[in-house]
Amino acid sequence: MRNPSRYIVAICLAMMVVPALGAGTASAAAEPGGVVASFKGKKINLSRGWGDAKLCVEVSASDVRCYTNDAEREADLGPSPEADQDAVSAQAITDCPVSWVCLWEHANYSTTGRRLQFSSAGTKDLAAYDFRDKASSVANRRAQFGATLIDVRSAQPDPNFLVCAGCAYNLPNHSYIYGGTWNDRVDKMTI
Ligand SMILES: [Ca+2]
Repeated sequence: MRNPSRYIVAICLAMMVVPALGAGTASAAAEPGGVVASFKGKKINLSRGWGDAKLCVEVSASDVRCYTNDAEREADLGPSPEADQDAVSAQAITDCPVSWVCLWEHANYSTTGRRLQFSSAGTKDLAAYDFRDKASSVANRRAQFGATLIDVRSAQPDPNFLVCAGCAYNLPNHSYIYGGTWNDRVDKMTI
C-alpha cells in the first residue's frame, strides 16, 4: 500500500494549484470590484478612480488601456479613420473614433471630463469602470448595431435608452420615464 502521508501531500498540492490556475486564466481586465486597465506602464483598477487618465479604451474584453489625451491614444493604437466625421454634427462627437461606442462624463461630448469607449460586444457594467450614474453624453459611431443604455431598478423593469447606429445624444436633453432626465443614470450598456 502507498504511503498515506505522501498521498495527502499530493491532494494538498493539487488544491493549491487549482485556484492558482483559475486566477491565471481569468480575464486580464476583470477583477472583483473593478476593471483593471493599463495606464502609463502600470495597472490601475478603474473602479477606484482613473487618476490622471481622461480616456479609457476597451481594446478587447481583456485589454483596457487609458490615456491622458487622444494624442496618446493615437500614438498607441494608431490614427482614427475619420472619413465620415461630417456625418455627425457637433464637433466633439468625432473625438469618438468611427466604429466605437463612447460615453462622456460631461454633457456636449465635452473634453473637460472623462471618456470611456468600447467596441467589443457585450454588457458593460459601468460601475467596474467608475462610470455608473456618471454618463452625460453618448455616441454610437458604428455603421450598424445599436447600443442600449440601462438603468437598473430594483423591483421594477430596468428602463432602457436605445442609441441607434450612427446616433449621438446629450443625455440631459432626454427625459427619463420616472421623471427627470437620463443624465447621470446609466448603470450598464449593452453593445
Ligand atoms: Ca442608475
